[in-house]
Amino acid sequence: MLKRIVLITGATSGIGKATAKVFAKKGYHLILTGRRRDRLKEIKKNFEIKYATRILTLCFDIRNSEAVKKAIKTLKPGWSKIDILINNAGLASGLAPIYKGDIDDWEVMIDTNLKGLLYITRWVSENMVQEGKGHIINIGSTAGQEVYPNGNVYCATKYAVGALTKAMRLDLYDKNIRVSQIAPGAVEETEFSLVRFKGNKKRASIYDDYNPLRSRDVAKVIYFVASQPKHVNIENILLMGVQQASAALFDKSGRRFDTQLDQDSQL
Ligand code: NDP
Ligand code: 8X3
Repeated sequence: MLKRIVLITGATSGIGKATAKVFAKKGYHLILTGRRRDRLKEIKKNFEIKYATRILTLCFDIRNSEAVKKAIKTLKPGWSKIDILINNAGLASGLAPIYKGDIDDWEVMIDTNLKGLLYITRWVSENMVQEGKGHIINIGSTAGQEVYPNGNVYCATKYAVGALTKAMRLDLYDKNIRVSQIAPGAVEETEFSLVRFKGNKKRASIYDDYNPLRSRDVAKVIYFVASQPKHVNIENILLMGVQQASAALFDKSGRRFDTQLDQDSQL
């Protein structure tokens, strides 16, 4: 039987890397993308040794429309029929009120979270339509369901991911292509916060007094969505840690669960 192929954008860390691990364990072949070539190389080496998988790495900046097009259009036979596209690459840059926002931060978030997602979806979805099958899974956020103070542009990009998920679904439902959005709350085991605060570890240590989700929790939900029977389309999943109840409401009374001992949820 032909192995199924999943393309995961932003697979060099966090949710993307955890998702790559789940799919590798399940025997999928992976196309992994990101800008950090050394990380891609290392993940390929480790996963191919550990799991029954083959991995193709594509190193490009998702904001570069031509680079994205070239990467997808030049896929060799054996890699070009992508079964699942996981639009995960994304970031927050800064956290500031609108009147103090850094315009470069805004551009980076819009170009990555919104335009980058569109660029890759354009070419992969065209191939999927030709094949008459496929699944596109977009990583949204609680930030795309409710706005929080100073989250303005990041939240707007994630609202747009929600809108595009719906729009893609309308364009693709009669082409046998599934479209889903997974919208997590705060997730640790990622570089999200470090990136948002530009390497400032102190500001980035936002998970000390509550248990957020872990990247592997989200990865398992992504796999669940992808592994439903072919006639089932899960359109939206919103998930948060127990100590988070909305985009801005956290129980910060301390970390309550010993995740090390949480054997049930080990992958
Ligand atoms: P990480 O920072 O750990 O991962 C982000 C990934 O995106 C990296 O692999 C990075 O790769 C890639 N990426 C960023 N910019 C670009 C670019 N210009 N071109 C190509 N790849 C890029 O964060 P997360 O795992 O948390 O983030 C993954 C997704 O999850 C994002 O869309 C984020 O918005 C979303 N999310 C995160 C939450 C959280 O609390 N962590 C909660 C809800 C949603 P590289 O740097 O190598 O290019
Ligand atoms: C990432 C989660 O709460 O930082 O989307 O916006 S949050």
